[in-house]
Amino acid sequence: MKLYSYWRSTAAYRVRIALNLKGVDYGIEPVHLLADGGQQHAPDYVALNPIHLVPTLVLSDGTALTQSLAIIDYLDETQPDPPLLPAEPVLRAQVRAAAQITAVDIHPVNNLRVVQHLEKQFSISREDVADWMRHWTGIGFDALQAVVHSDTLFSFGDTPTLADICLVAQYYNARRWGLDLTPYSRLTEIEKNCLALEAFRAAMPENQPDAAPN
Ligand SMILES: N[C@@H](CCC(=O)N[C@@H](CS)C(=O)NCC(=O)O)C(=O)O
Repeated sequence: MKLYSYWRSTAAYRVRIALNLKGVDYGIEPVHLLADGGQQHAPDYVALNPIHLVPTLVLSDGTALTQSLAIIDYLDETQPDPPLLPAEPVLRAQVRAAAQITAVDIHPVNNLRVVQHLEKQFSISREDVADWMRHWTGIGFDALQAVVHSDTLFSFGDTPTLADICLVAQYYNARRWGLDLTPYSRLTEIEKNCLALEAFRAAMPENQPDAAPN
C-alpha cells in the first residue's frame, strides 16, 4: 500500500498510526502542502483525492481511499486484529464520539486552507491565527477530557482505540500552536501512554521521511 502523506498533517498522522498498529507494510509518498503552491492541488493528486487534502491510501490494486476516518474504518474491517473499536455498542459509540470531537469538531476549522483563507481574505495576523488555533483546540480538548475514562491506560480502556489515534495527532498540532496543556493532565497522560508504543512513535511527524526542520 502507498500512503500519500505530509509529515505535519494530523489527518495523515492518524492513518500512519492505524497502519502501524495493524502491522501493515506501506510506503510513504510525500505531498508537500506548502511547496509549489501546495502539491495537494496538483492535477495528478486531485485525480486521487478530489477534495485536495491528505491523506490518500492507495491499495495494491490501485484503488484510492480518502478521508482518514474512512481509511481507518477500512483497515479495521479488513484487518480486525488488533481492533481499533470496542465490541460493545455503547462503548463503541463513545469511542467514535471522542474521535469525532477531534477529527470533526476541532480539526476542520484549524486546517491549512482555513488559515490561508483567514490570512488572504481577512488579513489576519500570524499571532491572531495562533490564537484562533488555540481557541478551537481548547474548546475541543475541554470536551474530550470530560468524556474519556479517568482510570485506564488509554482513553477508553487498556488498549488503544480510534479515540487515542485522533487525540495523539491533535496533541501534536496543539503543541505546535502553543496551546497551554496544563489543564489537560489526563489527555497528556493518555498521550504519554500512547507514545510509549512503537506504532505511535514511528508515526510521529519527526520520524517521517519528509520531515523538515520547519
Ligand atoms: N477530513 C479529512 C481532512 C484532511 C485534511 O484536512 N488534511 C489536511 C492536513 S491535516 C490537508 O491536506 N490540508 C491541505 C490544505 O488545507 O490545503 C480527513 O480526515 O482525511
